[in-house]
Amino acid sequence: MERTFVMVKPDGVQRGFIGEIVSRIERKGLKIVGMKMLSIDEGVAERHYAEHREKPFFRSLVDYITSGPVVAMVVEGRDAVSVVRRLVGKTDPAEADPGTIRGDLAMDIGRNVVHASDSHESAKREIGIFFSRDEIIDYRKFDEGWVYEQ
Ligand code: IDP
Ligand code: MG
Repeated sequence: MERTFVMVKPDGVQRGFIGEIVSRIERKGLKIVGMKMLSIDEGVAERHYAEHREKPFFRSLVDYITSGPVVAMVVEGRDAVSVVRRLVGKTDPAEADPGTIRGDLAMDIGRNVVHASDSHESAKREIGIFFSRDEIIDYRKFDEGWVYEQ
């Protein structure tokens, strides 16, 4: 099993999509093993988006992600990183396929409602920024035998 980091961004929270996004993750058969609402400060935003430091949109990205509360999650499942990226859809919601979260719920690349880690390494790094060890819960979910053949 693999873990990935998912976040409902400030626009997702403000537009009332916490439940919608959590629900899509649950319905897929993924397991939520950590979840909290928080406000991201500038330092954490800069760390989280460090790979984009030199990009022209970096400042507006930091402003966006610190503009209101977010809901952060650790999500577990087989190939969770790539499965969740496909649920989320392309970065630009205008190009994201219908049926994906961004394809269904957003219009603008600077307001794309959700974040998901893009690799196993990013997931480890991002989970480490937002969650301490005791905030991630190891538990058995009763439906696992129905979600996975083995
Ligand atoms: P991702 O969120 O799909 O992984 P990244 O390329 O990692 O996309 O970019 C991080 C975030 O930065 C995007 O989700 C989006 O909010 C923002 N972003 C990316 N490219 C642009 C852009 O060209 N203009 C404005 N914001 C952008
Ligand atoms: Mg990214």
